[in-house]
Amino acid sequence: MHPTDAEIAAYQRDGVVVLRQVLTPDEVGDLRRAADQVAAAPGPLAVRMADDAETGRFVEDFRRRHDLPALDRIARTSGLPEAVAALMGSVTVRLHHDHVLVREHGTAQRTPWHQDQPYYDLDGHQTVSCWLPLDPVPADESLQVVAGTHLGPWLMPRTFREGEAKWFPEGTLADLPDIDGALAGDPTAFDVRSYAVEPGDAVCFHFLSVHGAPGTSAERRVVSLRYVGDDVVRAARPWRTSPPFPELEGVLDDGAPLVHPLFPVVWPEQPPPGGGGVPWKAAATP
Ligand SMILES: O=C(O)CCC(=O)C(=O)O
Repeated sequence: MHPTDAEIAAYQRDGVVVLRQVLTPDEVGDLRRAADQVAAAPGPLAVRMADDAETGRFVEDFRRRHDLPALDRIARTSGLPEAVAALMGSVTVRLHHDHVLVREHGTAQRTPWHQDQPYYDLDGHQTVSCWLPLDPVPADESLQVVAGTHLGPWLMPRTFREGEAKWFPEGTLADLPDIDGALAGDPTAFDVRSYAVEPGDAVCFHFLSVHGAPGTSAERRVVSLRYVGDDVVRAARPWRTSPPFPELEGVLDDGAPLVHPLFPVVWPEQPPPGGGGVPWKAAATP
């Protein structure tokens, strides 16, 4: 799957682009089953963003590809790695992590505006998240991305519920502007992109793009896959990142490339373990 020159240019300029029908129906079916398994049995990193029979349930989970082989296989061998290599202009692509978001029966809970990279332990610019809807989502209930914000600056990451600065110390990064307030006064105050999407589509956005999402009126299952390119290195943090990677402590120094089994190279296609020259297409350990 290779994006067009126009799609690559849009990604570089805006930090967001939608790619249509990148996943096959079988891959969508497998990801749906994986999302349902996550919702039925959330893992140790799961967060319940909302849990109310009236206003809806919303669970998020991280790093589940290690126990869900279909999720791991699709993250590595679908058309996504080739597509993101082209979008970020990188020779090599590594899978960084997976993030599953299930709004079970629709939920009023909004995902607040934020950038992803300040929650991580990464420096570098060649990054892409693929937001993969597993149910049809209308534009007014879809991911919202503020075009151009991938060029910076970094903005203060805060906890979604209490708004606490649990990562960078208070005052060290500027706060996000009041995007909703500004948009209420002037709908053109920010260039917000949101797309009506079908299962199989991918909204690709940069780790620094400011994004959020409104509540939904129906079930909305999503898998977000995070990929990094050649220029991304570890930025060691004295705090617990979200998601955390405690396995890297004392193993990957600050500034080190992400050469670690947790972040497998997924592009160019990898030969199967043991050689043989046939592109690797089966589920495997990291
Ligand atoms: O789907 C959502 O509600 C938010 C998604 C998000 O923040 C992400 O994928 O980084």
